[in-house]
Amino acid sequence: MSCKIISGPEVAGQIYDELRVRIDRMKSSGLTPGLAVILVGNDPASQVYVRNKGRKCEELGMHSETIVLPEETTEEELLARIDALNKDPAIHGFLVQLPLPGHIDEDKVIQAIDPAKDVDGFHPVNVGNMLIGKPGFLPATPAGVQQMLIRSGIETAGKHVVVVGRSNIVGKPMAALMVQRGADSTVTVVHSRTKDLASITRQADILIVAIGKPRFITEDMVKEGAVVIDVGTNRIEDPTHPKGSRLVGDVDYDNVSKKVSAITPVPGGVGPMTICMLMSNTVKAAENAQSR
Ligand code: BQF
Repeated sequence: MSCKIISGPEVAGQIYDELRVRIDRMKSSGLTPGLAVILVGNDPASQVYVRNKGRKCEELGMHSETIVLPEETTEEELLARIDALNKDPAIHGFLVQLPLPGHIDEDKVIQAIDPAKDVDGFHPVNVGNMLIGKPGFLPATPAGVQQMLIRSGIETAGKHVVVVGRSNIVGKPMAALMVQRGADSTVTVVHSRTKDLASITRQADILIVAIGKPRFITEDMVKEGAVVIDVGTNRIEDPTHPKGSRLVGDVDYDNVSKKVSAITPVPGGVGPMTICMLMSNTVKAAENAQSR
């Protein structure tokens, strides 16, 4: 089967072209969209993600602030930083990079963010609005997958979408978006406790994988001609690689890509879309602030 490779940077590029128009329009009227990112601690993967976000803001001519706090930061200190950003008129959206150190309550932190500035879409108000299809900020990764499907012309109505993984950040919101009117898919969510998981993934017309296990999905687990979206970003050791490690997805790409009709690579698939949708949410937050 000849397999279409769905490129994240290519789809994101289209969206960035649209965002640049909106950013330039806002800047001409005296408002520069601003994003702040708070990083607590020294997790190397988080440092990379935070850098990616700041760099993209710069590229787009947006204002960005990165606030790096030590591992020992107290919950109280972090909540005080959030309060300051909630009140900062130059910041239209911000996020706290997850995961947080164990002594800080993630839920408490997320709930402290003004929902109007919650560009990660993790605040319960935005989660609730997403679930009932009302305006709000969509979580960036599921929104990025949705845009990849739409802009690659992949029909979703009536299709069986199987979501592998049930996290609050990807699996659950992904399932909610695909079952929404407009997407009109029939959705099954499978996870680590699912019995005979492969018998269900084999029924998927569209398989969306976010389980966080390197090359978990093998060719025997997919239907011939399916569309496979790989949300995994697993760093594995690879002595042949210059850095000693490299990024692999949750899908055994080399073998699965021989059997399916379309697939997203890792790197260069969903990851760049995640950053793109964060930028899109920030532009939207700034537009909302302007018209308020
Ligand atoms: C690419 C993330 C797990 C947990 C928390 C481009 C990113 C990744 C890959 C990126 C991710 C993953 C981000 C590629 C942000 C996506 O070229 O393949 C960009 O920066 N991501 C995050 O902020 O938090 C995470 C994954």
